[in-house]
Amino acid sequence: MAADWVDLRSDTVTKPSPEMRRAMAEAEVGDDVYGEDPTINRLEAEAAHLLGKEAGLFVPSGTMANQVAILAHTERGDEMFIHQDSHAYYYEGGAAALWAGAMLTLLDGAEGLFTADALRARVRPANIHHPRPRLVSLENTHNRAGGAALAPDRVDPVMAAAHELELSVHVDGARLFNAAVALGIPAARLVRDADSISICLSKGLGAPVGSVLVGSRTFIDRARVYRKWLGGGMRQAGVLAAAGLLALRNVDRLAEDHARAERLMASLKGMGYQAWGPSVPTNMVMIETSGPAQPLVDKAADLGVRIGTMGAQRIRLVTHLDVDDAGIDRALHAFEAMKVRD
Ligand code: TLP
Repeated sequence: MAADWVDLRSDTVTKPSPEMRRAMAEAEVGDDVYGEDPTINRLEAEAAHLLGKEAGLFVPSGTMANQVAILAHTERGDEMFIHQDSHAYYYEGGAAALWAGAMLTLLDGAEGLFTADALRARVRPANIHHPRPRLVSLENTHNRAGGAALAPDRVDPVMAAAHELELSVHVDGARLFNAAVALGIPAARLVRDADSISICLSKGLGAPVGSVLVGSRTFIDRARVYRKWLGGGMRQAGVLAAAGLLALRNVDRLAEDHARAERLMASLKGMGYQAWGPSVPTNMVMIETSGPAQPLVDKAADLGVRIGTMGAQRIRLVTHLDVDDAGIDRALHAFEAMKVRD
């Protein structure tokens, strides 16, 4: 039966499928703090293999994956370079300052990415007056840049510059597979030169919970200690990893979400909305509103369409596993009805 609403607030809202729930119920489990959960071990190995790295670490959330990575790359007072619109700076409650004691230096640049030259210009030489420059954090796809997929010709030079400057590189790849599918490039290639990557299973891939941090064996051994510090040592969490393993099979179908987002954007533009996406779009559409965005969000909710804001005058729509063509039609009808009010 078709739902009488559609939820476009985020791709985090997907519900586990019956098949996923069955796999969770039947998962083989053990105590992961002893390294004995076979399903978690399989998920960690599979994620690492997919991204061309040695080892993986299962964590409950994308936020914890990023924060454990920052802890494992830095010491207190170290400097981390990050785009000012990145999730690890903008949406993680200042956690990098709280846990790692990292000093965040913010950079700007198109579509959520700064250039290699901009990075070089900000990294100061070793000197008693300066923090120790240590880490660059990138994000692909870039959420606040409208889900921008960042191609290697843009990302590789930044990673190369970071390494020349003896900085490590972390990639927040909460939606890395969206980038890979949109660009038609294997995910492992996108992060070939990264030292660590976090991927989320609970976004477009449809798992109810879970992220994996991957990197070298030494890095992951260190990260495992920090996960423990943050209370993330989970016991028989193979029930969650089982969902994650199935989620990894949903990579190719992300193309359907992208196609629906494209249709949504084209139709919204056709209606006269200021809808936009990045140069390589994925599963998001942004709309600039002429006044405050919230009244439009409330009105859409009344019409059975859940959407969210990403700024006082910006709306974000996200397609995902639980949005079908009828859901897009429903959203478009609502926007048609709201047109006169914006
Ligand atoms: N993003 C959420 C909100 O927090 C904004 C969303 O709805 O998009 N990295 C990126 C790039 C993300 O977009 C998110 C979640 C995270 C990390 C954090 O993941 P969780 O929510 O699992 O901690």
